[in-house]
Amino acid sequence: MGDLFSDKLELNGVAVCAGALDRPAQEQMVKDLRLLAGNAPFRQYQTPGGRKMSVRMSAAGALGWVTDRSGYRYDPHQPDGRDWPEIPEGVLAVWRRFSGVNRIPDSCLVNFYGKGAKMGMHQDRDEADTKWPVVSISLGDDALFRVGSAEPRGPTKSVWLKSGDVAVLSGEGRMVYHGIDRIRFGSSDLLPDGGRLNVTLRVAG
Ligand code: MD3
Ligand code: FE
Repeated sequence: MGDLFSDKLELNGVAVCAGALDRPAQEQMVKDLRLLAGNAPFRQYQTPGGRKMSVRMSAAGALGWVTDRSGYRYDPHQPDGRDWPEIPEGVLAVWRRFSGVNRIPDSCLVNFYGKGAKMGMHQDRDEADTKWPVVSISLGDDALFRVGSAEPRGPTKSVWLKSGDVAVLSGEGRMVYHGIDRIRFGSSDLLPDGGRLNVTLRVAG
C-alpha cells in the first residue's frame, strides 16, 4: 500500500497520498473519464428526501451508485436502463497500487463538482460488506475535505485535496463521517472549464 515517492498524511484513520498521480497520469485519466461520460452521462440525482444534490454523478463497473426518492443504492443499470460502462484500466491500476487487497472493485463512482458544489457529511455504508477499502482519486480543482470519526457529531479535521491525490479508506478510516465543504473553483488547469472530478473505487456487491 502507499508509495515511496508521495507524502502520506494520516487523518483520523484516513490515509491521503499527496501527489500520487503525476500530470500525464491525471491527463490520461481525464481522457478516460470523458469517454466514460459518453456512455454514462453525469446526472444530478435527488436524495430520498427530495433535495437535488449539487454534485453531478456518473459511474462504471457492475454496480453504479444512484439515488432518487426511493433511496440510496447500488444499481446494475443506469436510470435510462443501460448497463454501466467498464471501469477504465488506468483507474483499476490505481486500485491495485493503493488498495492493499487482492479483490477487484465492482463499482467506480465519478463525482463532478462544478462551481459551488459540495457534499455534506456522511458515512459510506451502502456497500454489502464494508470491510473492503475505498480508494479515492482527486482530479482538477482543490477541495476542502472534512474528516470526522465513526460517530455523527464527533470532532473533525480538514485537509485540502489536490489534483493527483489518492485517499485510501480502510480499517479505522472506513466508517468515518466525511464530506467536501467547498472547492476552490478554477484553482487547477487540468479541466479546461474548471471544476473537480473525484473517482471512488469500491467493492459494493
Ligand atoms: C472516507 N466522495 O463518493 S472522496 C463519496 O470528494 C465521497 O467526492 C468525496 O465521499 C468526494 O462517497 C470524498 C474521499 C473519501 C471517499 C470515500 C470515503 C473519503 C472516505 C469512504 C469512507 C471514509
Ligand atoms: Fe463518501
